[in-house]
Amino acid sequence: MSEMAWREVNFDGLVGPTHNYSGLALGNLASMSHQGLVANPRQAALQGLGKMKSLVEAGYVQGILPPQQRPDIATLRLLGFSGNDGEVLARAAGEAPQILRAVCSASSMWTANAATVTPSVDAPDGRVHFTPANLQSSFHRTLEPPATERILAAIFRDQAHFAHHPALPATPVFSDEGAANHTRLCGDYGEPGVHLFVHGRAAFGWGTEEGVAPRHYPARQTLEASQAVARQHGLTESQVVFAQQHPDAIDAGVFHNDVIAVGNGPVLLYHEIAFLDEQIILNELRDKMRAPLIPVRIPEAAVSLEDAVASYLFNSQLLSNPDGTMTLVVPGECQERENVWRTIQNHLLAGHNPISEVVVRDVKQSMRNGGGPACLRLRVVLSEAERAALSGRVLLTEALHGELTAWVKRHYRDLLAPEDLADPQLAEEALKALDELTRILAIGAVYPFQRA
Ligand code: SUG
Repeated sequence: MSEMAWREVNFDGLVGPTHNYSGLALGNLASMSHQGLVANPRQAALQGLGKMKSLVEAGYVQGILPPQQRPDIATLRLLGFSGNDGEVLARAAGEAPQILRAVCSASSMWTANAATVTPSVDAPDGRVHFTPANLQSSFHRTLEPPATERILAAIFRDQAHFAHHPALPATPVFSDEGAANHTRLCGDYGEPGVHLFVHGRAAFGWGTEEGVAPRHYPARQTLEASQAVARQHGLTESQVVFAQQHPDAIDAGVFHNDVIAVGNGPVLLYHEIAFLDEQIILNELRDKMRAPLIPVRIPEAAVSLEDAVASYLFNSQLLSNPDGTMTLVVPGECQERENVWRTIQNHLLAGHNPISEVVVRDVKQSMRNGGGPACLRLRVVLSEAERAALSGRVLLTEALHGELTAWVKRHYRDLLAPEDLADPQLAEEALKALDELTRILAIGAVYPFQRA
Protein backbone atom coordinates (compact mmCIF):
# COMPACT_ATOMS: atom_id res chain seq x y z
CA MET A 1 0.00 0.00 0.00
CA SER A 2 1.36 3.38 -0.93
CA GLU A 3 2.62 5.58 1.85
CA MET A 4 0.07 8.28 1.14
CA ALA A 5 -2.92 5.93 1.05
CA TRP A 6 -3.72 6.78 4.67
CA ARG A 7 -4.00 10.42 5.52
CA GLU A 8 -5.13 12.42 8.48
CA VAL A 9 -7.85 14.79 7.29
CA ASN A 10 -8.40 17.82 9.49
CA PHE A 11 -12.03 18.88 9.32
CA ASP A 12 -12.10 22.50 10.43
CA GLY A 13 -15.26 24.13 11.64
CA LEU A 14 -16.25 27.05 9.49
CA VAL A 15 -16.97 29.98 11.82
CA GLY A 16 -20.66 30.90 11.79
CA PRO A 17 -22.14 34.38 11.16
CA THR A 18 -23.10 34.90 14.84
CA HIS A 19 -19.55 34.58 16.24
CA ASN A 20 -19.46 36.75 19.37
CA TYR A 21 -17.96 37.13 22.83
CA SER A 22 -20.52 36.22 25.46
CA GLY A 23 -18.32 34.86 28.23
CA LEU A 24 -20.20 31.58 28.27
CA ALA A 25 -17.48 29.12 29.22
CA LEU A 26 -16.63 28.77 32.92
CA GLY A 27 -13.02 27.70 33.37
CA ASN A 28 -12.05 28.92 29.91
CA LEU A 29 -10.06 32.04 30.83
CA ALA A 30 -10.11 33.58 27.35
CA SER A 31 -13.89 33.27 27.08
CA MET A 32 -14.37 34.63 30.59
CA SER A 33 -12.04 37.61 30.12
CA HIS A 34 -13.29 38.70 26.70
CA GLN A 35 -16.98 38.80 27.54
CA GLY A 36 -18.69 41.78 25.95
CA LEU A 37 -15.98 42.51 23.38
CA VAL A 38 -17.21 43.41 19.92
CA ALA A 39 -16.53 40.48 17.62
CA ASN A 40 -15.73 40.43 13.94
CA PRO A 41 -17.44 37.33 12.51
CA ARG A 42 -16.17 38.04 9.00
CA GLN A 43 -12.58 38.22 10.13
CA ALA A 44 -13.05 35.11 12.30
CA ALA A 45 -14.30 33.07 9.36
CA LEU A 46 -11.57 34.41 7.07
CA GLN A 47 -8.87 33.65 9.64
CA GLY A 48 -10.13 30.07 9.80
CA LEU A 49 -10.25 29.76 6.03
CA GLY A 50 -6.76 31.27 5.85
CA LYS A 51 -5.39 28.58 8.15
CA MET A 52 -7.12 25.89 6.09
CA LYS A 53 -5.79 27.28 2.83
CA SER A 54 -2.20 27.45 4.05
CA LEU A 55 -2.40 23.78 5.05
CA VAL A 56 -3.82 22.78 1.66
CA GLU A 57 -0.98 24.65 -0.02
CA ALA A 58 1.52 22.80 2.17
CA GLY A 59 0.12 19.48 0.94
CA TYR A 60 -2.16 18.41 3.81
CA VAL A 61 -5.70 17.18 3.24
CA GLN A 62 -8.16 19.68 4.64
CA GLY A 63 -11.86 19.11 5.28
CA ILE A 64 -14.65 21.49 6.26
CA LEU A 65 -17.58 21.17 8.63
CA PRO A 66 -20.35 23.77 8.26
CA PRO A 67 -21.52 25.94 11.16
CA GLN A 68 -24.84 25.36 12.90
CA GLN A 69 -28.11 27.24 12.70
CA ARG A 70 -27.98 30.15 15.16
CA PRO A 71 -29.76 31.87 16.77
CA ASP A 72 -31.45 28.67 17.86
CA ILE A 73 -34.95 30.12 18.03
CA ALA A 74 -36.53 26.67 18.47
CA THR A 75 -34.72 26.38 21.79
CA LEU A 76 -36.01 29.80 22.86
CA ARG A 77 -39.55 28.60 22.08
CA LEU A 78 -38.91 25.43 24.03
CA LEU A 79 -37.95 27.63 26.98
CA GLY A 80 -41.24 29.45 26.84
CA PHE A 81 -40.58 32.51 24.70
CA SER A 82 -43.43 32.90 22.25
CA GLY A 83 -44.58 35.02 19.32
CA ASN A 84 -43.06 35.44 15.90
CA ASP A 85 -39.30 35.09 15.57
CA GLY A 86 -38.67 38.79 16.21
CA GLU A 87 -40.86 38.72 19.32
CA VAL A 88 -39.18 35.58 20.60
CA LEU A 89 -35.76 37.22 20.23
CA ALA A 90 -36.94 40.47 21.82
CA ARG A 91 -38.54 38.69 24.78
CA ALA A 92 -35.43 36.60 25.39
CA ALA A 93 -33.23 39.71 25.14
CA GLY A 94 -35.41 41.50 27.69
CA GLU A 95 -36.07 38.72 30.17
CA ALA A 96 -33.07 36.43 29.91
CA PRO A 97 -30.18 37.92 27.93
CA GLN A 98 -27.90 35.13 29.06
CA ILE A 99 -30.17 32.57 27.39
CA LEU A 100 -30.25 34.60 24.19
CA ARG A 101 -26.45 34.76 24.15
CA ALA A 102 -26.22 31.01 24.60
CA VAL A 103 -28.53 30.22 21.68
CA CYS A 104 -26.49 32.55 19.45
CA SER A 105 -23.05 31.08 20.12
CA ALA A 106 -21.02 30.02 17.09
CA SER A 107 -19.28 27.46 19.32
CA SER A 108 -19.66 24.64 16.79
CA MET A 109 -16.57 26.12 15.10
CA TRP A 110 -14.47 24.18 17.65
CA THR A 111 -14.86 20.84 15.95
CA ALA A 112 -12.31 19.17 18.24
CA ASN A 113 -15.37 18.97 20.50
CA ALA A 114 -17.76 17.75 17.82
CA ALA A 115 -17.07 14.04 18.16
CA THR A 116 -14.63 11.27 18.96
CA VAL A 117 -13.40 9.37 15.92
CA THR A 118 -11.79 5.94 15.64
CA PRO A 119 -10.07 5.13 12.34
CA SER A 120 -11.12 1.95 10.56
CA VAL A 121 -7.76 0.22 11.14
CA ASP A 122 -8.48 0.17 14.86
CA ALA A 123 -12.15 -0.83 14.73
CA PRO A 124 -13.25 -4.48 14.75
CA ASP A 125 -15.60 -4.01 11.79
CA GLY A 126 -13.09 -2.09 9.65
CA ARG A 127 -15.22 1.07 9.55
CA VAL A 128 -14.53 4.60 10.80
CA HIS A 129 -16.50 5.17 14.01
CA PHE A 130 -18.01 8.46 15.20
CA THR A 131 -19.64 9.50 18.47
CA PRO A 132 -20.86 13.10 18.68
CA ALA A 133 -19.90 14.63 22.03
CA ASN A 134 -22.87 15.47 24.28
CA LEU A 135 -21.13 18.67 25.51
CA GLN A 136 -23.42 18.60 28.51
CA SER A 137 -21.21 20.78 30.70
CA SER A 138 -22.39 24.07 29.22
CA PHE A 139 -25.86 25.00 28.01
CA HIS A 140 -24.75 26.74 24.80
CA ARG A 141 -22.81 23.68 23.73
CA THR A 142 -25.53 21.11 24.57
CA LEU A 143 -27.37 22.65 21.63
CA GLU A 144 -24.78 21.28 19.20
CA PRO A 145 -24.98 17.45 19.21
CA PRO A 146 -28.21 16.90 17.23
CA ALA A 147 -26.99 19.06 14.33
CA THR A 148 -23.47 17.63 14.60
CA GLU A 149 -24.95 14.17 14.26
CA ARG A 150 -26.88 15.17 11.13
CA ILE A 151 -23.87 16.89 9.56
CA LEU A 152 -21.52 13.98 10.23
CA ALA A 153 -24.11 11.52 8.90
CA ALA A 154 -24.52 13.61 5.75
CA ILE A 155 -20.78 13.76 5.02
CA PHE A 156 -19.77 10.30 6.23
CA ARG A 157 -22.87 8.76 4.73
CA ASP A 158 -21.52 5.58 3.15
CA GLN A 159 -22.39 2.84 5.63
CA ALA A 160 -19.86 0.47 4.11
CA HIS A 161 -17.14 2.75 5.47
CA PHE A 162 -18.62 4.84 8.28
CA ALA A 163 -20.42 3.91 11.53
CA HIS A 164 -22.27 6.46 13.66
CA HIS A 165 -23.09 6.08 17.35
CA PRO A 166 -25.48 8.18 19.37
CA ALA A 167 -24.09 10.81 21.73
CA LEU A 168 -23.79 9.55 25.31
CA PRO A 169 -26.61 10.37 27.76
CA ALA A 170 -26.31 14.11 28.41
CA THR A 171 -25.82 13.95 32.15
CA PRO A 172 -22.85 14.76 34.41
CA VAL A 173 -21.81 11.09 34.75
CA PHE A 174 -21.20 10.84 30.99
CA SER A 175 -19.91 14.36 30.38
CA ASP A 176 -18.15 14.11 27.02
CA GLU A 177 -16.25 16.78 25.08
CA GLY A 178 -15.05 14.62 22.20
CA ALA A 179 -11.70 14.54 20.48
CA ALA A 180 -10.27 17.40 22.55
CA ASN A 181 -9.68 14.74 25.20
CA HIS A 182 -8.67 11.92 22.87
CA THR A 183 -5.32 11.33 21.16
CA ARG A 184 -4.46 8.44 18.90
CA LEU A 185 -0.81 7.45 18.96
CA CYS A 186 0.61 5.17 16.27
CA GLY A 187 3.45 4.58 13.82
CA ASP A 188 2.16 5.44 10.36
CA TYR A 189 -1.52 6.41 10.21
CA GLY A 190 -2.45 3.10 8.56
CA GLU A 191 -0.90 1.06 11.38
CA PRO A 192 -2.90 0.09 14.48
CA GLY A 193 -2.92 2.82 17.10
CA VAL A 194 -3.34 3.26 20.85
CA HIS A 195 -6.05 5.61 22.06
CA LEU A 196 -5.20 7.94 24.93
CA PHE A 197 -8.42 9.15 26.57
CA VAL A 198 -7.98 11.93 29.13
CA HIS A 199 -10.59 12.78 31.76
CA GLY A 200 -10.83 15.39 34.47
CA ARG A 201 -12.82 13.33 36.95
CA ALA A 202 -14.34 9.94 37.55
CA ALA A 203 -18.06 10.32 38.21
CA PHE A 204 -18.45 7.15 40.22
CA GLY A 205 -15.42 7.91 42.33
CA TRP A 206 -13.21 5.07 41.23
CA GLY A 207 -10.08 5.36 39.14
CA THR A 208 -8.94 8.50 40.90
CA GLU A 209 -7.29 9.09 44.23
CA GLU A 210 -9.85 10.45 46.58
CA GLY A 211 -9.97 14.21 46.79
CA VAL A 212 -7.96 14.69 43.64
CA ALA A 213 -10.23 16.81 41.53
CA PRO A 214 -10.12 20.42 40.38
CA ARG A 215 -11.24 22.89 43.06
CA HIS A 216 -12.14 25.95 41.02
CA TYR A 217 -13.25 24.93 37.58
CA PRO A 218 -15.35 22.06 36.28
CA ALA A 219 -13.80 18.90 34.90
CA ARG A 220 -15.56 18.54 31.60
CA GLN A 221 -14.73 14.94 30.69
CA THR A 222 -15.47 11.92 32.85
CA LEU A 223 -13.69 8.59 32.84
CA GLU A 224 -17.08 6.93 32.40
CA ALA A 225 -17.73 8.90 29.21
CA SER A 226 -14.34 8.01 27.74
CA GLN A 227 -14.86 4.35 28.58
CA ALA A 228 -18.30 4.34 27.00
CA VAL A 229 -17.01 5.87 23.75
CA ALA A 230 -14.19 3.31 23.63
CA ARG A 231 -16.78 0.54 24.14
CA GLN A 232 -19.06 1.89 21.42
CA HIS A 233 -16.15 1.88 18.99
CA GLY A 234 -15.17 -1.69 19.89
CA LEU A 235 -11.76 -0.76 21.26
CA THR A 236 -10.23 -3.39 23.54
CA GLU A 237 -8.11 -3.02 26.66
CA SER A 238 -4.89 -3.38 24.68
CA GLN A 239 -5.82 -0.41 22.49
CA VAL A 240 -6.72 2.14 25.16
CA VAL A 241 -5.09 4.13 27.93
CA PHE A 242 -7.23 6.21 30.30
CA ALA A 243 -5.42 9.07 32.00
CA GLN A 244 -6.54 11.65 34.50
CA GLN A 245 -5.78 15.23 33.69
CA HIS A 246 -3.89 17.06 36.40
CA PRO A 247 -6.45 18.98 38.49
CA ASP A 248 -4.00 21.87 38.89
CA ALA A 249 -4.03 22.23 35.11
CA ILE A 250 -7.84 22.44 35.01
CA ASP A 251 -7.76 25.04 37.77
CA ALA A 252 -5.21 27.03 35.74
CA GLY A 253 -7.63 27.18 32.80
CA VAL A 254 -6.85 23.93 30.98
CA PHE A 255 -10.47 22.98 30.31
CA HIS A 256 -9.58 20.31 27.73
CA ASN A 257 -6.54 18.08 27.38
CA ASP A 258 -5.81 19.66 23.99
CA VAL A 259 -4.89 22.87 25.82
CA ILE A 260 -1.94 21.10 27.47
CA ALA A 261 -0.92 18.19 25.19
CA VAL A 262 -0.94 17.22 21.53
CA GLY A 263 0.02 13.92 19.94
CA ASN A 264 0.60 12.77 16.40
CA GLY A 265 1.98 9.48 15.13
CA PRO A 266 4.36 8.29 17.88
CA VAL A 267 4.98 11.82 19.27
CA LEU A 268 3.32 13.06 22.44
CA LEU A 269 4.08 16.71 23.14
CA TYR A 270 2.91 17.61 26.64
CA HIS A 271 3.43 19.87 29.63
CA GLU A 272 4.83 18.30 32.78
CA ILE A 273 1.61 19.15 34.67
CA ALA A 274 -0.72 17.77 31.97
CA PHE A 275 -1.35 14.39 33.61
CA LEU A 276 -1.78 13.31 37.19
CA ASP A 277 0.32 10.14 36.84
CA GLU A 278 2.77 11.05 34.12
CA GLN A 279 5.14 8.08 34.40
CA ILE A 280 2.41 5.47 34.73
CA ILE A 281 0.71 6.81 31.62
CA LEU A 282 3.90 6.91 29.57
CA ASN A 283 4.72 3.35 30.59
CA GLU A 284 1.27 2.11 29.71
CA LEU A 285 1.50 3.81 26.32
CA ARG A 286 4.92 2.25 25.71
CA ASP A 287 3.59 -1.20 26.64
CA LYS A 288 0.61 -0.98 24.32
CA MET A 289 2.06 0.85 21.32
CA ARG A 290 3.78 -1.04 18.51
CA ALA A 291 5.90 1.95 17.50
CA PRO A 292 8.29 3.44 20.08
CA LEU A 293 6.68 6.38 21.87
CA ILE A 294 8.47 9.72 21.44
CA PRO A 295 7.54 11.83 24.48
CA VAL A 296 8.38 15.53 24.23
CA ARG A 297 8.00 16.99 27.70
CA ILE A 298 7.88 20.71 28.36
CA PRO A 299 8.80 21.54 31.96
CA GLU A 300 7.00 24.14 34.04
CA ALA A 301 10.33 25.98 34.36
CA ALA A 302 10.35 26.59 30.59
CA VAL A 303 6.64 27.30 30.07
CA SER A 304 4.43 27.77 33.11
CA LEU A 305 0.84 26.54 33.11
CA GLU A 306 -0.18 30.18 32.94
CA ASP A 307 1.94 30.76 29.82
CA ALA A 308 0.66 27.54 28.28
CA VAL A 309 -2.93 28.72 28.73
CA ALA A 310 -2.21 32.26 27.54
CA SER A 311 -0.19 31.23 24.46
CA TYR A 312 -2.02 27.99 23.59
CA LEU A 313 1.33 26.41 22.69
CA PHE A 314 -0.15 22.94 23.17
CA ASN A 315 -3.28 23.73 21.19
CA SER A 316 -1.17 23.48 18.09
CA GLN A 317 -1.67 21.13 15.19
CA LEU A 318 1.10 18.56 14.87
CA LEU A 319 1.12 17.36 11.27
CA SER A 320 3.04 14.57 9.53
CA ASN A 321 5.11 15.21 6.44
CA PRO A 322 5.94 12.59 3.79
CA ASP A 323 9.64 12.64 4.77
CA GLY A 324 8.87 11.61 8.35
CA THR A 325 9.26 15.08 9.84
CA MET A 326 6.44 16.95 11.55
CA THR A 327 5.18 20.51 11.36
CA LEU A 328 3.72 22.34 14.34
CA VAL A 329 1.04 24.92 13.54
CA VAL A 330 0.95 27.35 16.47
CA PRO A 331 -1.29 30.38 17.12
CA GLY A 332 0.23 33.85 16.80
CA GLU A 333 0.01 34.26 20.58
CA CYS A 334 3.03 31.91 20.91
CA GLN A 335 5.21 34.48 19.20
CA GLU A 336 4.08 37.18 21.59
CA ARG A 337 5.47 35.39 24.67
CA GLU A 338 9.21 35.37 24.67
CA ASN A 339 9.75 32.28 26.79
CA VAL A 340 7.22 30.30 24.74
CA TRP A 341 8.86 31.30 21.49
CA ARG A 342 12.30 30.52 22.92
CA THR A 343 11.08 27.09 24.04
CA ILE A 344 9.76 26.40 20.55
CA GLN A 345 13.14 27.23 19.06
CA ASN A 346 15.44 25.68 21.64
CA HIS A 347 13.45 22.80 23.00
CA LEU A 348 11.17 21.71 20.16
CA LEU A 349 12.95 22.54 16.93
CA ALA A 350 16.47 21.93 18.25
CA GLY A 351 15.45 18.88 20.28
CA HIS A 352 15.73 15.21 19.41
CA ASN A 353 12.27 14.69 17.91
CA PRO A 354 10.58 14.73 14.47
CA ILE A 355 9.24 18.31 14.85
CA SER A 356 11.26 20.20 12.27
CA GLU A 357 9.12 23.20 11.37
CA VAL A 358 6.89 25.71 13.12
CA VAL A 359 4.21 27.60 11.25
CA VAL A 360 2.43 30.55 12.91
CA ARG A 361 -1.22 31.19 12.08
CA ASP A 362 -3.42 34.06 13.21
CA VAL A 363 -6.74 32.81 14.59
CA LYS A 364 -7.16 35.58 17.15
CA GLN A 365 -10.93 35.93 16.78
CA SER A 366 -11.33 32.30 17.86
CA MET A 367 -8.49 32.49 20.38
CA ARG A 368 -10.34 35.18 22.33
CA ASN A 369 -12.98 32.57 23.04
CA GLY A 370 -10.38 29.96 23.96
CA GLY A 371 -10.19 28.21 20.61
CA GLY A 372 -6.75 27.72 19.04
CA PRO A 373 -5.66 25.93 15.86
CA ALA A 374 -6.27 22.47 17.38
CA CYS A 375 -9.74 23.34 18.74
CA LEU A 376 -10.82 24.34 15.29
CA ARG A 377 -10.28 20.91 13.77
CA LEU A 378 -11.58 17.37 14.03
CA ARG A 379 -9.00 14.81 12.96
CA VAL A 380 -10.22 11.93 10.85
CA VAL A 381 -7.69 9.38 9.60
CA LEU A 382 -8.98 8.03 6.29
CA SER A 383 -7.76 5.56 3.68
CA GLU A 384 -7.86 6.51 0.05
CA ALA A 385 -11.09 4.55 -0.44
CA GLU A 386 -12.67 6.25 2.59
CA ARG A 387 -11.73 9.68 1.27
CA ALA A 388 -13.32 8.75 -2.03
CA ALA A 389 -16.47 7.68 -0.16
CA LEU A 390 -17.06 11.11 1.42
CA SER A 391 -20.33 12.78 0.44
CA GLY A 392 -20.53 16.45 -0.47
CA ARG A 393 -17.83 18.85 -1.48
CA VAL A 394 -16.04 19.03 1.84
CA LEU A 395 -12.35 18.70 0.98
CA LEU A 396 -10.83 22.11 0.51
CA THR A 397 -9.37 23.04 -2.85
CA GLU A 398 -8.22 26.42 -4.04
CA ALA A 399 -11.50 26.82 -5.93
CA LEU A 400 -13.64 25.93 -2.92
CA HIS A 401 -11.58 28.26 -0.74
CA GLY A 402 -12.29 31.04 -3.22
CA GLU A 403 -16.04 30.35 -3.18
CA LEU A 404 -16.19 30.19 0.60
CA THR A 405 -14.19 33.39 0.98
CA ALA A 406 -16.56 35.20 -1.36
CA TRP A 407 -19.52 33.67 0.49
CA VAL A 408 -18.21 34.97 3.85
CA LYS A 409 -17.65 38.42 2.40
CA ARG A 410 -21.18 38.48 1.00
CA HIS A 411 -22.95 37.45 4.18
CA TYR A 412 -20.93 38.14 7.32
CA ARG A 413 -20.87 41.26 9.46
CA ASP A 414 -17.61 42.74 10.56
CA LEU A 415 -18.93 44.02 13.89
CA LEU A 416 -21.06 42.05 16.32
CA ALA A 417 -21.62 43.05 19.93
CA PRO A 418 -23.66 40.95 22.39
CA GLU A 419 -26.45 43.60 22.15
CA ASP A 420 -26.78 42.92 18.42
CA LEU A 421 -27.85 39.33 18.98
CA ALA A 422 -31.53 40.26 19.35
CA ASP A 423 -31.57 41.83 15.90
CA PRO A 424 -34.03 39.77 13.81
CA GLN A 425 -32.10 40.88 10.76
CA LEU A 426 -29.07 38.94 11.99
CA ALA A 427 -31.14 35.76 12.19
CA GLU A 428 -32.34 36.26 8.64
CA GLU A 429 -28.86 36.94 7.35
CA ALA A 430 -27.62 33.77 9.00
CA LEU A 431 -30.31 31.57 7.45
CA LYS A 432 -29.72 32.99 4.02
CA ALA A 433 -25.99 32.37 4.36
CA LEU A 434 -26.42 28.80 5.59
CA ASP A 435 -28.91 27.95 2.88
CA GLU A 436 -26.41 29.02 0.29
CA LEU A 437 -23.60 27.19 2.08
CA THR A 438 -25.36 23.82 1.89
CA ARG A 439 -25.47 24.28 -1.87
CA ILE A 440 -21.79 25.23 -2.09
CA LEU A 441 -20.84 22.20 0.00
CA ALA A 442 -23.47 19.94 -1.63
CA ILE A 443 -24.39 18.36 1.69
CA GLY A 444 -28.16 18.52 1.39
CA ALA A 445 -30.69 19.99 3.79
CA VAL A 446 -28.92 19.53 7.14
CA TYR A 447 -30.44 22.54 8.91
CA PRO A 448 -33.76 22.54 10.78
CA PHE A 449 -35.03 25.55 8.80
CA GLN A 450 -34.49 23.63 5.59
CA ARG A 451 -36.46 20.67 6.86
CA ALA A 452 -39.42 22.46 8.42
O1 SUG B 1 -16.11 25.08 24.97
N1 SUG B 1 -15.50 28.40 24.05
C1 SUG B 1 -15.28 26.99 23.81
C2 SUG B 1 -13.86 26.76 23.33
C3 SUG B 1 -13.62 25.34 22.91
C4 SUG B 1 -12.19 25.05 22.63
N2 SUG B 1 -12.02 23.72 22.24
C5 SUG B 1 -10.98 22.92 22.54
N3 SUG B 1 -10.11 23.22 23.48
N4 SUG B 1 -10.90 21.82 21.93
C6 SUG B 1 -15.54 26.18 25.08
O2 SUG B 1 -15.12 26.60 26.14
C7 SUG B 1 -16.84 30.42 24.48
C8 SUG B 1 -18.06 31.05 23.89
C9 SUG B 1 -18.32 32.43 24.46
O3 SUG B 1 -17.91 32.71 25.58
O4 SUG B 1 -18.97 33.24 23.76
C10 SUG B 1 -16.74 28.90 24.21
O5 SUG B 1 -17.73 28.23 24.13
